[in-house]
Amino acid sequence: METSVPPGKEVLIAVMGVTGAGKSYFVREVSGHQEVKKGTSQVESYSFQHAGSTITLVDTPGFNDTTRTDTEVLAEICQWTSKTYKEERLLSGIIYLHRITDVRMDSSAVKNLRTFQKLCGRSALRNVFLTTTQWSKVTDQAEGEMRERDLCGERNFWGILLEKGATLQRFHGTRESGLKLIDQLVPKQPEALDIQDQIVTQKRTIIETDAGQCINEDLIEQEKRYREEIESLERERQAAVDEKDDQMKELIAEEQAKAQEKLEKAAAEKRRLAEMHAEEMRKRDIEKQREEERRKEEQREAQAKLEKAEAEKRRKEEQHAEELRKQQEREERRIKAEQERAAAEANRLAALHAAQIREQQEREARARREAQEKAAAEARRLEELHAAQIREQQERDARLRIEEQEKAAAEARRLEAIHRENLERSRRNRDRGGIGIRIGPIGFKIRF
Ligand SMILES: Nc1nc2c(ncn2[C@@H]2O[C@H](COP(=O)(O)OP(=O)(O)OP(=O)(O)O)[C@@H](O)[C@H]2O)c(=O)[nH]1
Ligand SMILES: [Mg+2]
Repeated sequence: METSVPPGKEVLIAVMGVTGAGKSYFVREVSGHQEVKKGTSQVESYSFQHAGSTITLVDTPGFNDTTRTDTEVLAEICQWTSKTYKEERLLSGIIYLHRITDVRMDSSAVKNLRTFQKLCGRSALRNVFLTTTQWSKVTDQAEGEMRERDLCGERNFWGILLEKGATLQRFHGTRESGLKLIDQLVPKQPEALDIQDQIVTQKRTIIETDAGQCINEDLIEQEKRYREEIESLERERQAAVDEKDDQMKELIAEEQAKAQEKLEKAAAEKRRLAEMHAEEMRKRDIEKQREEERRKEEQREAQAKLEKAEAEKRRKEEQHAEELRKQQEREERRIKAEQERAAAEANRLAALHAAQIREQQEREARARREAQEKAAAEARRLEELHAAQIREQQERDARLRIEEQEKAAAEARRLEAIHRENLERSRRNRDRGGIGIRIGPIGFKIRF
């Protein structure tokens, strides 16, 4: 799957292939880092900026080197791939170089490619460029193209890898040609190599990885082959001894010595691989032990944390319960105080009410008394008034009577006066002749 690369992002590309294929040459030409050396013994990274991305080219030591065993080369590659895998720096591509000048696919090239395939794994093959190089050294272009076709047609060589997703490319020895390859790899989805997963995730030793197995099987096969060669040479040497052919005997002895040397070299490498395995196992056991101790320590810490958390929880619960209890007490006290206040208020209101009733009753009684007194006073007043009226009436009557009596008396006196006057007159009249007189409206006869 191809993705767009954010600007400034690192694009990691490994350059692999047999020794002398031109890996360091490619890295130097394309990255511009002139310090890249020939005869690479360690994995080295060289970064440069290109089209907004940081391109990191990784120069690797090649298998089948005369100065280093394949085991050492694989160990070196494992160390680098494990480190970058742990750093989550995955390869966006692998440029696998092969000299187009190589006339034939020798066993070391086939072996190297098989180890590479095991190291890489199926999914990373999508990002692999099987790249022929050193085309400038090809005199006959047609012959070079034919060799390229042979490389691709051979199932034991590139054929199977191309079938599984790898791509055929050419490097023409220039920076421009190299950058064209890089431009095609930049957008690719980075993939983990099988060896990264096997070493880091599955915690296998190098010999337990597919690539390690491949090297180990090859060493076993080499040992067997050299032993058989030595045995065969020994038979030939015996025949030469029997035939008393000293020259042949010497020649065979030389061949035997060479085969013996190769056998010892293969055996030594096998032992080295076994030692490395033992060493890795020891490290793995120590790591496991450390891991176990770390796990136990973590468990202890987790347990301590848990206990602390539980203690804290209990403390908080107790604190909460205490607070609740206090709150409850406060509430009870408040309710009690409230009740007491309410009772006091009820008493006060009852007392107030009783006082009001009493006051009311007193007021009413007072009002009644006052009303009675008022009524009595009124009655007395009326009685007195009545009596006064009666008295007044009586007095008036008496006065009237008196007045009448006085009047009557006055009348009587007047009449008497009149009478006396009349009498006087009569007497005088008698004295002169005397007669009865009528005085006023009321005629009465005065007798004498
Ligand atoms: N002209 C030409 N020479 C090349 C090319 N590639 C490699 N060479 C030469 O081939 C020789 C070996 O190349 P290196 O780049 O050292 O090979 P390598 O793959 O790094 O080898 P190791 O580090 O031993 O694995 C050097 O002398 C390079 O100059 C190429 O594309 N063109
Ligand atoms: Mg090199």
